[in-house]
Amino acid sequence: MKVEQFKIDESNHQHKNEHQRKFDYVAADVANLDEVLQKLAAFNITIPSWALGTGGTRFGRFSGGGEPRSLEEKIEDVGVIHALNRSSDSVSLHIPWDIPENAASIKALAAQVGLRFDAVNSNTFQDQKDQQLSYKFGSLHHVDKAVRKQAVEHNIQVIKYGVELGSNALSVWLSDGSNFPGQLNFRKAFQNTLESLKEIYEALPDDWKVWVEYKPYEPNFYSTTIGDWGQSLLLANKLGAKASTLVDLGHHLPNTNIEQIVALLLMEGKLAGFHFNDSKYGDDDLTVGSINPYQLYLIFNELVEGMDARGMNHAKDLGWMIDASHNVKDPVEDLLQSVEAIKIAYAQALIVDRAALLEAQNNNDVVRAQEIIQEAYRTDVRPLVAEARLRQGGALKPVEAYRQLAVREELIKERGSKTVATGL
Ligand code: PSV
Ligand code: MN
Ligand code: MN
Repeated sequence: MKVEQFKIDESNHQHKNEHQRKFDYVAADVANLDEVLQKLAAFNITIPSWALGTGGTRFGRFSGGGEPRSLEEKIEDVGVIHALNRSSDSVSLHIPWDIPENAASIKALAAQVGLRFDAVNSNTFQDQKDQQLSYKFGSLHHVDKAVRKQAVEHNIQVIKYGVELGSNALSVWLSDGSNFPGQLNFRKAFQNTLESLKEIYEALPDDWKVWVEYKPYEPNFYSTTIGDWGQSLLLANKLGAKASTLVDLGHHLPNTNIEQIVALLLMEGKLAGFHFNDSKYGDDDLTVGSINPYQLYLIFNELVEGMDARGMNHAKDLGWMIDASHNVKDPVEDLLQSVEAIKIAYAQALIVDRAALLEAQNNNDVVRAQEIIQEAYRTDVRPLVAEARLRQGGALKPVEAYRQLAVREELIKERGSKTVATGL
């Protein structure tokens, strides 16, 4: 299944006048319009291979129909997303859910639809068929050196797959932790994790990075060995320059000030990037921006300010990725919505009057500072995001175009209605 350019153009034609009117209206007030449009066009968000099917919950999974049954079909789906939004030019694989047996042909297939491979993810939170030792009590932190060794070797294998795919980062999320007080010696668990990560770190090629993800709870409910950004940063600092902290928006306790964490990690040069999603209660993995778009904007506000202060390239110098799970929505539609939400937040952050904000901060003018922050947030920047996409050949209204072109119906015809994707 491939979305033809002329079909996107046809769909855009219907919305042309409406778009132009809205764009002219907002553009008139944007001082740095060209810069904003260029930055928006350059900004891409990676699609995780595990989010293309209906993930469901531990209570059940309701197949959505036409879901990808193989890595090739997952790539095809990301190709569809990218054709429509021109903002999802890469895929992140999860090994062994995806095994790129023939990396060269997988890479070529991806390149045909304009995709490359972003960070590869290891998996030591599940036992695989034929696996010798169990991860029931953890992996890199395990009390048994042999289990740790097995987990380290898996990560090194993942790096090898990544090298073949042209990826340059390993993303590590561990479920290691404990369920009950007394189960674990925290210090030893942490030291074991560090020792294991050092071995993995040693195996990184020169131009590679390792991203250390944290999460406060689940599947362990008493302690998690890399439970927060402090623990992740401690590890990253001890490991060295190639290691940094990955922020998954759903991996915080309620009301955590994530934007402040982001600002400080960035200041320290230790922010790896993001797993974007949204949540109401915990690691809900909901559509980005569906619950708290203001928080997302405040995060981008810190990112734009902090990256500019460090002379960083917004599009390239951090990992931008979605981490989501779908239960009731068509995953492709959901991912299109998520990418849109991220770009809206980014666009809002790009139009903040930085000089005025700095002045207000220096004068302790709290009211003025809030006015400036909210002025940008309350600006309807959607036509700017759409214009940037249009100039790249994307759809003015990606979700609408996806429906109009009956992509899901086509996929169901090709793949059947009873498909179940691999992954969480
Ligand atoms: C589990 O919480 C999780 O959602 C983490 O966020 C990982 O990034 C993801 O699974 C894939 O391993
Ligand atoms: Mn994640
Ligand atoms: Mn998660």
